This record gives sequence, C-alpha cells and structure tokens, in this order.
Amino acid sequence: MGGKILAMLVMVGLTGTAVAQEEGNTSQGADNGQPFQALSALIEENNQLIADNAGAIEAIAVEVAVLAGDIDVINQQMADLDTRLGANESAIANALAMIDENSVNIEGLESDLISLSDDTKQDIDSLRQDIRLLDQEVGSLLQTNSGRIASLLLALSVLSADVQDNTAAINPLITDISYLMSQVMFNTNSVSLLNNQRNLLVARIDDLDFLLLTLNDEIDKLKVGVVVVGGGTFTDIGINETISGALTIYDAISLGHPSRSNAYSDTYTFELGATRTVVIDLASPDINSTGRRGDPGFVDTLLVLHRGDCRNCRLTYNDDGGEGLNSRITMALDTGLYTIEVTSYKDEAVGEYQLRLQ
Ligand SMILES: [Ca+2]
Ligand SMILES: [Ca+2]
Repeated sequence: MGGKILAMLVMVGLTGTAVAQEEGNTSQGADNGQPFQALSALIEENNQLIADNAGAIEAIAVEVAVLAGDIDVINQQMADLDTRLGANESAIANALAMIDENSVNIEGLESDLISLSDDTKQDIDSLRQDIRLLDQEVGSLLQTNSGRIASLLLALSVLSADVQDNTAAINPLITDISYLMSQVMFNTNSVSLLNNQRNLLVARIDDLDFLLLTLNDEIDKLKVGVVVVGGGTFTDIGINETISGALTIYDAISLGHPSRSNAYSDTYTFELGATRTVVIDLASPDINSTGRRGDPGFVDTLLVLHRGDCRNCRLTYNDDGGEGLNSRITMALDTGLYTIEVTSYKDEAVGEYQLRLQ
C-alpha cells in the first residue's frame, strides 16, 4: 500500500513538471535570446503553479492520511487473522494428519476387499469344480446302475399293483375292525357302569350290615329294658359262699342307686335265721391297673344291699370300701330276707366279678 501512495505522489509531481515544461516551451518560443530570463520566468511560473495547486496538494495529503488510517485498520485485521490462523494451526495440522492416516486405512481396506473378493471367487470356482465332479459321479452311478434301477422300478410297479389289489380286500376288514372296536368300547363302558353299580351295591350292603349290627344291639338293649328292668332274676347265695359272675348287656338295669341311669346289675338273695354281722365283698379283675374310668374293661364295682327280695328297697350301699375300687359292706342285720345287688359305679360297664358273703 505504501508503494501505491508513493506512485500517486510521483505522478502528481510529473504532471506538474509536464505542465511547467509545456509552458516553458511556449516562453522559449517567445523569448529566444534570453535563456536565463526565460528559465527564471519558468521557475517562477512553476512556483506559481505550485502555489496555485497548494490547496489541492493539501487535500491529497489529507486523503493520504485517511488512507493510511484505513491501511492501519486493514493491517490490524490481517494481524488478527494471522493470530487466529496460528491458534488453529495445530488443529488444522491434526486434521490433515488424520486425513493422511485415514487415507492409509482406506487403502488397507480397499486392499482387504480386493483380497476377499479374490478369495470368494476362488471358493466359488472350487465349489463349481466340486459340483462338476459330483455331476460326473452321479452320471457315472446312473449309468452303472441303470439296469438295477430299471428292475427296481419294475418291481415297484408290480408292488403298486399288489397294493391296489389288497387294498380292495383290506377295506372291508378295516370296516369290520372298526365295528368290533366300537363294540369293545360299548361293552367296556357297560362293564364300567356295571362295576360302578356293583361297588355302590357293595357299599350299600356294608352300610346295611352296619345298620343291622346297630339294630341288633338296640334290640338286645330294648329286650333287656323290657324284660329285665325292675325285674331280673334272684340267685341264692349262702354264708361263706363265693360266686363268680359277670355284668353283661343282657343284665337288668340297676335301680339301686339313683345317680346312674343305665348300669347293669345282678341280684343275689340270702336269708338270716338269727341276727348277725355280715361282710359282703365285691371285686372285679376287670378293674385295670390305673383304675381310670373310660379305659377298656373298666368295672368300678358298686355294691347295694336291699331288704327282702326287692331290687329297689335299699338299706345301704358301698363304692370303694374294698381294695382299690372294689366294694365292701359290713353290717349287723336282723333275721330276714336280704338282696345283694352287684352293679357298677359307671353306666354300661361290663366285665367279670367275684362276690363273697361272710
Ligand atoms: Ca350277670
Ligand atoms: Ca367301686
């Protein structure tokens, strides 16, 4: 830029000189004999010219100054651009390096691709070769075995004909078999139904058997109640006699003790010709070792003494006066007839006992 401004200034100077020379030539033509005067006049004329153009020169100088300011601004912008370029230089260098590197990679990939393509082509060629060999082999086998294949085809056609012939015979047999199968199914169902009915009948018979047993028990009890309650048989017992007996469901229901409703009883009578003290012992081997109520074979004895041959004329009674749960009555009695009632403390107890009168 500085060079351009200098060139403009030179042009301005040359233009001034050319104008001065042209005017000088004109003065020379008018005053040929006096060169110094003419030169002096020319210088003066030039000076005048410079003086006349001083304003223009000053204006140009101002413009030059303005242009110099612009140049400074532009120089500053260029310096900024240089700075920014410097700052991005490494990034640009990296990017260029990456481009170079990728170029190498791309070349490698291209090479691989070409190589793979070649391999694939080779594989395809190899497979084609195999197929050709197989074709040849198949052709050879067909040729070698053509006679055999022909006879097999013939045998197959004969078999097909046989199958057709036999199919006609088999079809009615299949129909028969399916009919028989349906009959078997029907009969199986019938047998199953009959079995179910049989099982139901067996269960019902069991129920009825159980009911019959229960009814027999009830009948036995009712018989006892009807025939024996309030009655019963009286057996004689003598002094110093021991009698073994048993309480069973066929014995009379006891009336001798009001706290029980369904205890069985046996009755024994004795007669005293003179006043005396009697000892009556009642023991049961069916009292178990623990003596607990409700255990199997439990007979907790109870002894009742009645006046006369009566089952409901109580003089006294005893529960556990003997050993364990056994009973004992010791009592002074007048002459007369007495009844010993052998029974149990709890209802419906059955089992053996021994009764001794002394
Ligand atoms: Ca009895
Ligand atoms: Ca007792």
